Amino acid sequence: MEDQNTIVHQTYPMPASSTTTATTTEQLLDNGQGVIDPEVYFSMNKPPANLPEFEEKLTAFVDHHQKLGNRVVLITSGGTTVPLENQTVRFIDNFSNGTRGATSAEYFLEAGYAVVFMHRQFSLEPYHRHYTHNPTLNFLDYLVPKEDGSVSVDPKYAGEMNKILMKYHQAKESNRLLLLDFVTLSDYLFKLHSGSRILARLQQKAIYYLAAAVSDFFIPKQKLSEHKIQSRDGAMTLTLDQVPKFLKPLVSLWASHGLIVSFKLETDTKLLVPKARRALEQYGHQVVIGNMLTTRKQTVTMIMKDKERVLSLTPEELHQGVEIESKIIPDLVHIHDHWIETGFTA
Ligand code: PAZ
Repeated sequence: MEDQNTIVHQTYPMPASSTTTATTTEQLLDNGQGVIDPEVYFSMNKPPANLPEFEEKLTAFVDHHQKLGNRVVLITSGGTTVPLENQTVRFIDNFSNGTRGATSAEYFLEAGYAVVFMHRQFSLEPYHRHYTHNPTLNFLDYLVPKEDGSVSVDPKYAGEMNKILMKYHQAKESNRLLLLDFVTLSDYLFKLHSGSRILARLQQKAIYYLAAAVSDFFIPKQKLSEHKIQSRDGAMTLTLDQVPKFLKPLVSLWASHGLIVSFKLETDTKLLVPKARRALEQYGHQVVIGNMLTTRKQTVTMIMKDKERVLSLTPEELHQGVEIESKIIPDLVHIHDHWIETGFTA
């Protein structure tokens, strides 16, 4: 670390396979665009310790569903952390708690899909979400202690809980829900890279539904302070690098036959559709779902190469607690049907 807690560095060590000892940032940048190439990123960073376990579970799940001829969706959900120190005390995070991903997983299961739910650790999970992240009621408030030492569900909530529990058990017993987690941006990138290649054997039967809020900026490992950044030197200045553009190789190399659905989040309405269209042109995938930060639970725009449509909840539906994902998923299933039949989006 420099005296002023300023993280500004000029060189990276080379990957282990390299013959030289160091190289400049510019040499590692992708076509002069100022962004590190994903393959360079993977060669310069250590994979997460639980990657072999992740791969083993996912391979078994995909094999099982491939034999049954089932469709599988890989959902990414929640935010990634960006550590500020190697022995991490502090990190940068974002707002996402995984509502979109966890809710979508339930509707995909209802539509008959097997779901790989790759989520930020401790963020919302399908079915559990109804009880773990309720702002007005904590988990123990659903339960009643009995004199015989047992516990029952408060009758007020039992009917609804029974319905959710039935669906949850159905998903578990039919082995159609696999929960895998990540925490850091690096975890996420390694697992997406490896996971999408495992799913690739399903070809068109796989959907990649990328709802996670992935950081656009990070501090490369080589630039990280090893120990906790000290406050004695006063203000801290951070310089963050751009995250490798992983959607490009995902579309063209890792998962080239699957239906790839990315999300675009904006806060300025004017930017939403143009930026979503730019992403489609740049990466060549099939669908971008555009959403605004403040209205993301009520309205989304489905954007495809030569068409787009808005899906919204009416005020009445909102009042009744209808979820926008109950419209997004059937729409995507329709697109996926068409994709499997024709190789085009509907
Ligand atoms: O997790 P959540 O339900 O609160 O938010 C969902 C979301 C807005 C993160 C998602 O719909 C999304 O847009 N993800 C991609 C964000 C982006 O990187 O643009």
